[in-house]
Amino acid sequence: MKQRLLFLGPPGAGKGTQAELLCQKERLLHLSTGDLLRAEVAAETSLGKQAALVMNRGELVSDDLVLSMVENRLNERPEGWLLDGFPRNVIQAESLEVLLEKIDQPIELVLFLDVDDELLLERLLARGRPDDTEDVIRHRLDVYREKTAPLTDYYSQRKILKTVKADGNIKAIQRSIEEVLNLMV
Ligand code: B4P
Repeated sequence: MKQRLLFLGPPGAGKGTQAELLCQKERLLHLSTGDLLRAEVAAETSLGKQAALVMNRGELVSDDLVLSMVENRLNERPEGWLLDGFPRNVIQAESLEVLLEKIDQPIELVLFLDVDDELLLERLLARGRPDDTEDVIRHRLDVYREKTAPLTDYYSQRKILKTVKADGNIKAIQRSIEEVLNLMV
């Protein structure tokens, strides 16, 4: 199976949910910038305090900050990894490409989890994190469309993008993801 993966998709698409399942099964490192940032917030570090303000508005945290978090972990050269929620804009994608070239570990496959907006809103409202109020979610969706959605073209041009319809239940989506991965062996 491919060992260097990336999950792309709108907020609430289930990137974190599916990444956790796949990483447990395949023993990949789950690298979630959302989780790393929330850990900083919970530890009340100065970075976390800065990040919380931005996250609770539904904006993206600064590129330098997330890039250095990811770089630290990838420089440890884990055997296999899954990036979840990163990159979130073209600048992050370009910086990641340079970093991965340097360590000679290019991305093998990008999976785009495709879900309609109304379902995203429903899932996130049910989750109820501090950044899951209706206004903030709608803003996150706007930010996603403007900044993150162009990455589907970015990776499609590199011929490493596959789309998975992610509007079923968790098990069904897990099966669809595994089918794509098995086809790509
Ligand atoms: P993230 O932590 O990445 O979270 P997300 O996009 O909101 O959620 P995800 O798609 O992982 O959905 P999940 O599985 O949890 O980002 C949060 C914030 O961090 C960003 O807004 C930003 O401020 C900051 N950030 C993160 N990375 C950044 C970066 N690279 N650059 C700048 N800023 C960054 O699923 C959502 C809910 O749906 C859950 O409750 C789940 O249980 C449920 N669910 C999942 N699949 C389901 C299904 N099939 N059916 C029903 N419910 C389902």
